[in-house]
Amino acid sequence: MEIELPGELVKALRLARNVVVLTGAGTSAESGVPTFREAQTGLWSQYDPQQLATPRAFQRDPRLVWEWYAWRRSLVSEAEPNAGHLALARLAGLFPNLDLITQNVDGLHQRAGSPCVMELHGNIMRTKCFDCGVIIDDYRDPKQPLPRCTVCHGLLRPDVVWFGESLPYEVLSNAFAVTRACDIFFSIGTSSVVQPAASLPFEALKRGALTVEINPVRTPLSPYITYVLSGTSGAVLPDLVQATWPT
Ligand code: BV8
Ligand code: ZN
Repeated sequence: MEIELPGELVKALRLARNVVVLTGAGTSAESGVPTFREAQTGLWSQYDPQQLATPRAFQRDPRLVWEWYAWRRSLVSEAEPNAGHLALARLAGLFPNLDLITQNVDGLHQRAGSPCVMELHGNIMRTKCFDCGVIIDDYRDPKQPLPRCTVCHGLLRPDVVWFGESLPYEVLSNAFAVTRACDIFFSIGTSSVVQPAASLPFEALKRGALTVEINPVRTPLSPYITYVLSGTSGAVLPDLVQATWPT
């Protein structure tokens, strides 16, 4: 056991009915998928993801942006869900209601077996048309030549939400609705700076939900959180499952 859970947290977890989990890139770090803000490796270290993940960057240099996403897609396809993802999938069968909201675009929660995942920022493995928005299952190497829409001949792009773009309306309103009805809210592996996702924990706090943060370091959210568990999601989550539902 890496971490000693406070007794009253264990008790609250056993009594909880509606639980919401918000995850960020930190939950995929132990699967080898770099988080959004740590320095990128190799060729990409000279680029700031926030500058590349924008419609303007794509309009300015679609090939550069496609090369970045092709690199990230290769990392994601080689990645395996880690112990934290697997523990979250197990929690779906242990809490009466668990809603999993993710900022991640890597699909690792689904591959770990989490039954329903709300992807706030889309999915890097899905492709859509930049112009007409139609989803196109097109996985050819996007670098030669740049893939085009079979409907309107516009450029295809990864179906992720870029900075300055609005999040999928249904998913976002559902995320706020379940957060406003939860007893316990977990914020796991997120720097809690990207909006509107970063407002979700405050909705839970307004509701009087018990809040838990799992992160190796403190974040701007930490001062508001009831239980700040300092550690990696891959270590803390399995311990939390074991401490609450000992086998
Ligand atoms: C919108 C998809 C408007 C793409 C992503 C000024 C103030 C407030 C807001 C803004 C502002 N200026 C602009 C904005 C809005 C902007 C924003 O919030 N900017 C921030 C940065 C200031 N938001 C937007 O643009 C959003 N859209 O607002 O639209 C609008 C409204 C109406 C109509 C039209 C438009 C869109 C935001 C979505 C952007 N897309 N991803 C892609 O992936 O390529 S966001 C991107 O950041 C990823 O999805 C990532 O998940 C997300 C958040 O980052 P984190 O997940 O937190 O990852 P990060 O690396 O930051 O942190 C990792 C954490 O894990 C760290 O804390 C670390 O300690 C921890 N960790 C590390 N290892 C582990 C770990 N934890 C646990 N275990 C470990 N092992
Ligand atoms: Zn099109």
